[in-house]
Amino acid sequence: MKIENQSRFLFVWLIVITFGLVWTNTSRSAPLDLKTVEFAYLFDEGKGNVAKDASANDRDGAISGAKYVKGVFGTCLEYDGVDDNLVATGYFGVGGTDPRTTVFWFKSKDTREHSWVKWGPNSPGEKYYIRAHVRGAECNLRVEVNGGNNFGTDNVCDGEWHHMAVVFPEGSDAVKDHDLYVDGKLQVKEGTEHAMDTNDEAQEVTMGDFLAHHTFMSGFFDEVAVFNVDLSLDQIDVIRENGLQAALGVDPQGKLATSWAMIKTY
Ligand SMILES: [Ca+2]
Ligand SMILES: [Ca+2]
Repeated sequence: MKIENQSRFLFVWLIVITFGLVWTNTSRSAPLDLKTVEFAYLFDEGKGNVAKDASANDRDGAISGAKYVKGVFGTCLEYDGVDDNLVATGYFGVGGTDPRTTVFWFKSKDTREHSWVKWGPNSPGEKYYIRAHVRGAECNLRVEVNGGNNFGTDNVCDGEWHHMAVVFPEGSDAVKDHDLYVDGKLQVKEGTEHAMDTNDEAQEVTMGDFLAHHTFMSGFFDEVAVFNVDLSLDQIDVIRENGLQAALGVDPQGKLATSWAMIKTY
């Protein structure tokens, strides 16, 4: 092989390797499809009683009582634990056994059955409640229907911010099919199995109010969103590390700027 041919050979290999690395990085970034966002509240308004929906669906939320304070990203809502609430007006959640993902940040020192994100009526299989499970002086992330539940073991009522994600994967049909993540860590699945058939006509998505049982949320709540797909852990990590605004590619006014997210790869 002549010197010239060897150089050409090396040059071609450099190109192949370079493009290979770029391709690997791109495929790892797992961009979020904004069409999959049912609603997203950043709570960065800082004042007023309207939580602006950052999705394309215009599902603004009605805040009652909760106050704006410093959050994980920008400002968040502080709930008094007595009667503060937030309702996604006119939106009744994801139904049946359709895949879904709910994400939010929460901080509290108060051990109680915090009502985080809930919809559906209180009847077997039909309700869909994400709330705190009390375990002694600690509390855990929990999702339940009427008659079944699924909860983890990491304490989320220790006075620190925690990111929570509740994923119901495509093709699932029962409550213990959910994958629960606290700060990006998959939780064990404790609880009682029950078939899922979420009602999406009877109860607007509610964040704070105890609804059928449990107690009002007490503490700090930031960056809540519901997706109509099962997000991967990579996608959840992007949201947790970059914030919803960056992960979804929304502009500071809270409207979606692009159809695909521009996100940091890591
Ligand atoms: Ca109040
Ligand atoms: Ca915020």
